[in-house]
Amino acid sequence: MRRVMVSVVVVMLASFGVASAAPAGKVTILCSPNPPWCDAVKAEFPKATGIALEFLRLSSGEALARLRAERQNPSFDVWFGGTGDPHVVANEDGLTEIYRPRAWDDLRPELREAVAGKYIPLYAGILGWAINERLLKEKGLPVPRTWLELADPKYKGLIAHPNPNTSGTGYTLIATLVQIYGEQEAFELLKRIHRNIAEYTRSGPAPALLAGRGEVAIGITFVHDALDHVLKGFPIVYGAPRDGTGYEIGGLSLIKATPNRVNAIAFIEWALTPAAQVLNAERGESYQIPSNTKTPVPRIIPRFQDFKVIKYDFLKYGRAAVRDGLVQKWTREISTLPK
Ligand code: S7P
Repeated sequence: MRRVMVSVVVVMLASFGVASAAPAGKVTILCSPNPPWCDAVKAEFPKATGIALEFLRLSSGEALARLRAERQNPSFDVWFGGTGDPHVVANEDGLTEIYRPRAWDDLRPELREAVAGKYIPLYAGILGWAINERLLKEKGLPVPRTWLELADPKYKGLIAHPNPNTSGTGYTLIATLVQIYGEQEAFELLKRIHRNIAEYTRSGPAPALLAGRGEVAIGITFVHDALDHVLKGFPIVYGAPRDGTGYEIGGLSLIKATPNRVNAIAFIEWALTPAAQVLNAERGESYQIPSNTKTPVPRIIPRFQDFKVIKYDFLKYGRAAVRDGLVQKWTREISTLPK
């Protein structure tokens, strides 16, 4: 009789949703930073909240294409990381929803202002390059100082650059050159740089690895991705051109059509805590500047004041028509040219 009573109480509690005090279910993340950071998030978020986490890692351009393809029936609840322009596009396309997290006022004001609330800033990082000085020395070549110098035929076959169709870093490069030189001059420059390209990579950090292995001498990448390879012992240094460079404001976005809103918001709130934001440098092999002003910034992380960083227009270069137009133009007019 007693056993029957206990079973009845358990069934009643379960049907009222109080059988377990811990939050239930899972959250599914579209994760665009380095895979080790996604792994660290997968390990730590359930410990902090009791909610399981699954993720798929896709580069920023691929992630945007996936969200567009799944517009009616999204597989993901949150898009975590990735360069900012495609987060702006996703918002403009109605794929993501503006959500104001509890930590909003703690986020760096310059990042909040630059993206005007189109998405939540998660981190920032500067575009630059990874240089294999040893290889340049062997070839008797100087270290380049400007984007213009990358077009010099003496660097033929020595440069890697991410493909803007798949890589947010690749798009950041194109948008940066357009903002510095104007569209016509930037595309003329890209045409000349194209003759020197050894490889267009699928992802943004890959050129740093190619430079580290000595397969190219110059890998265009974010300086924090170059730093990752410096710390792994590859014989490279990082830097950025003296004629100015762009930057990214990595994004965090709530997927609009998710039916799993409560857990999605729980993830967003957690991702902005200092405890979560230290994971990139501590466990994620990623060295961007965290967005929360309360998160300690390790000294090794490259700072804006050390580079000539342009006033990047995220709202203009995140407009779907502008971004899609520049990527299509690059694909049509540059990628098809002989080298
Ligand atoms: O975590 C490194 C990082 O460079 O990857 C993110 C982004 O997905 C860029 O990679 P893709 O160019 O492959 O899209 C950056 O936001 C981040 O800083």
